Amino acid sequence: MTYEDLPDFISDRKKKGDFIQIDDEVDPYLELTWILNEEERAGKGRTILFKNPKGYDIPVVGNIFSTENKMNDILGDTPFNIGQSLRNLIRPPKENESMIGRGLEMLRELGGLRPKIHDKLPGDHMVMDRVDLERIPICTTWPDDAAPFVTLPVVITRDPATGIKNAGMYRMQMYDSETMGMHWQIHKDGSRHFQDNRERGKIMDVSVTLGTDPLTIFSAVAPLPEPLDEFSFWGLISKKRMDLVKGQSVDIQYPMNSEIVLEGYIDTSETRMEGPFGDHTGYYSLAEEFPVFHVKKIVQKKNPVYPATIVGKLWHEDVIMGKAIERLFLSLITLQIPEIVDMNTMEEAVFHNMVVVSIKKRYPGHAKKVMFSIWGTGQLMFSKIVLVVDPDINVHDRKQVIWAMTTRIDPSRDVVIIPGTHTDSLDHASALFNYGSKMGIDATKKWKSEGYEREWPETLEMKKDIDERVQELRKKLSL
Ligand SMILES: [Mn+2]
Repeated sequence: MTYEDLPDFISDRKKKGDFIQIDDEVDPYLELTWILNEEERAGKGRTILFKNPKGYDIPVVGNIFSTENKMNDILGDTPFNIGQSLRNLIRPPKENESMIGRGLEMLRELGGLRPKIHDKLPGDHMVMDRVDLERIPICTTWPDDAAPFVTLPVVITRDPATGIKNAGMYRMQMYDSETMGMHWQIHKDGSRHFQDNRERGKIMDVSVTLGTDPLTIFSAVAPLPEPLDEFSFWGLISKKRMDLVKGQSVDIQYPMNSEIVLEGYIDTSETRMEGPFGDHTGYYSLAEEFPVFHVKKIVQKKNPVYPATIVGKLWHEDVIMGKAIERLFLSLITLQIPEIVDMNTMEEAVFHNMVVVSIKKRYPGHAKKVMFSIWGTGQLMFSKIVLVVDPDINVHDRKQVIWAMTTRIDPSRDVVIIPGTHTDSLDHASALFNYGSKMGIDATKKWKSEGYEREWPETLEMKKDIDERVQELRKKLSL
């Protein structure tokens, strides 16, 4: 089941005993996120509702995605199973299945795909008579952040040529009561819409939802192939059509269950310094020029809840989301790169800085083919290091991975450096912004057909058929 909206999710957490309500005053400036951080550090990660953010009337909810359990509840299944069922959508009919039967089944499965568009706002929403971002408890997490930042927005734009919507998550710096920074990185769909609009010399409509059902928030983070918009993805997972409503002042629809919506525009000729901001890389990202979002209208529920998350030094809830994305998309990635057995992106590597893949090597040079496939696949393009291992290595076991990486490579033969490539906008090590290099490491055992003339040694394995007597001894020693 999919949550109706954010309050529905909150009451479910309450029921499940995975919830704390804080009635004391807590300052959104450095205090609120400090408490969220402590709760995560303690390893519980319960969802927290701050009823009285100091100086605001709107409550704040945090730790929406902070445990695997919650993530599974939000998706309605494990990410891996969801990935498998998405993969099955495009399954051709089996031998004993009729074409028509499979066709009908597919139609049913795709039935949820297209969102329903409503003309009128639901009754519990109101259009505010003036724009005032100062009323929203936007949090500051790190002491040297340039300003308060919205960290869980769903930013909705439209492709000016095709009209296809995109919902993405880009942090938003608060400049004043009406304007914000729009930190969409150059490779992202939102930025592409911005660039296409700029070529047309246009002002673009944008709507931003602050608070919606958690699956919609997750969909905005998911690395979807461009033609599949996030609301249709939501429909595929929840097997029902999403409800969108037309904007009041913008030609952009947004989720009908939104807590707060900022309707506004971006003038494609305008940029402004954005940042610094304590980012998930563990560093303050430097200030750079980014587009400016002007809010024209605020639409909100009568009693909205504002969602917050901590972005920053490792081991926050973005790790849970990152892992869910990895597991969910693995089934879809292997459609395109079938030789991949398993993959691991790690929080210590800020996910995209290193991906470890195990492959079933079938021909000489196969590991390099996989590296290039990864650099050519969706957001895996940001992988700074690709490490390829054989399937006897469990990619989720750091010890095995480092053992393979160090014992199975001859650096001058097995490491490739690709100069002059794109980098993630948050890469601080490359000499230029958005431009640097990549490294591939082939840690598979080398074959004769790859020029390795020596004999590859056997891997150690203990004796398997151990005598009863020794088995008994083990029990006696309670080993
Ligand atoms: Mn997209």
